[in-house]
Parts: sequence; structure tokens; C-alpha cells
Amino acid sequence: RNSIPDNVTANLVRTFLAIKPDGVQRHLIGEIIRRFEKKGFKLVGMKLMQASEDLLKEHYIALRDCPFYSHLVEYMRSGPIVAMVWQGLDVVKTAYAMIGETNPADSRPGTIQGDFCIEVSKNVIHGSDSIESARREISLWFHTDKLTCWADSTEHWIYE
Ligand code: IDP
Repeated sequence: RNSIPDNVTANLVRTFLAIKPDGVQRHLIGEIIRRFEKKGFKLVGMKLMQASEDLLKEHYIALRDCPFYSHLVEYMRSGPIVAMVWQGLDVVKTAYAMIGETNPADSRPGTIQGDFCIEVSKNVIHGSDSIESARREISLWFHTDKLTCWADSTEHWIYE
């Protein structure tokens, strides 16, 4: 990491991604992880877990007044989730773009939602939409001191 220039490390951020219960049931874990891994981003935290109602309500607190809030929490509780933290240059913005639009119907082919799902209420993956939400969501889902810092031997081939 010391060998990566300062202008790059300054922009090395982290984002929170979660493969939702439908993504896990549909055996998309490998396919989804593969995309971020091949892009060049670095996985620094991951767990397969059944999320509690309290955690999910807190995660989606900004949507508490939406008509679909309780349905959304039930959907997210309907099976295990793969919670992940990924790191890299502009990863929040880029991962969000790789995911596609919230509604899969508006997502272009080549994005995760464009390629693997049809309805907004079964949209296989969550990604933080801003650096602030990423910080909030990472600390909600992970003990940040347990995230794994590791040197990726290919970094020299990914960053200038
Ligand atoms: P985002 O996940 O793309 O950031 P949000 O507006 O934060 O989008 O919505 C969170 C999640 O709520 C979506 O990913 C989707 O699963 C669900 N959702 C959003 N809009 C609707 C809706 O109109 N009906 C049902 N579920 C919805």
C-alpha cells in the first residue's frame, strides 16, 4: 500500500454491498462477487448472515415512511444475505453504477440489475449510494476494526 501514490490512496474509499436473499437463493453470490473482483476492487469484509429486523429497520431508516418499508424489511429478512465491504478508487460511485438503477426495468444490460432481475422488490443487491451512506452502513453491519487490511499483489497493475 505504501507504494501506491498519495493521490490514489486519498481516493481509496470503501462501500457496503449486500447480496439480498433472492440473490443468494438464485445462486448469484459467485457471479456478483466475480464482477467486483475482476473490476479490480478489493474485498475487505464479508459475511453470510441472517439479518435481524432491528438491523434492517435501521439500515433502511430513511425509507421508514415509504409504503413499501415493512414489505422491504420482510423481504430482506426472508433468507440469508451476503454483507460485504469493498475498497478501491471511487468504489462507491463505480459499484453503484455496476449495480444499475433501483428499478431493474430501468437498468441497462451489463449492470447487475439489468442482467439478473426484473422487479424492484426483488432486485438481488444493495449498494451504498454515497460516501456518507457507505460509512453509516459499514459501521452498522461490521465492526470496522475487524475489516481486513491486506496488500493486493496486483495493485501496481490496476493503479498508475
Ligand atoms: P437503492 O437500493 O437503489 O439505493 P432505495 O430507494 O434506497 O434504492 O430503495 C431501497 C430498496 O427498496 C430498493 O433496493 C428496493 O429493494 C426497494 N424498493 C424501492 N422502491 C420500491 C418500490 O416502489 N416497491 C417495492 N420496493 C421498493
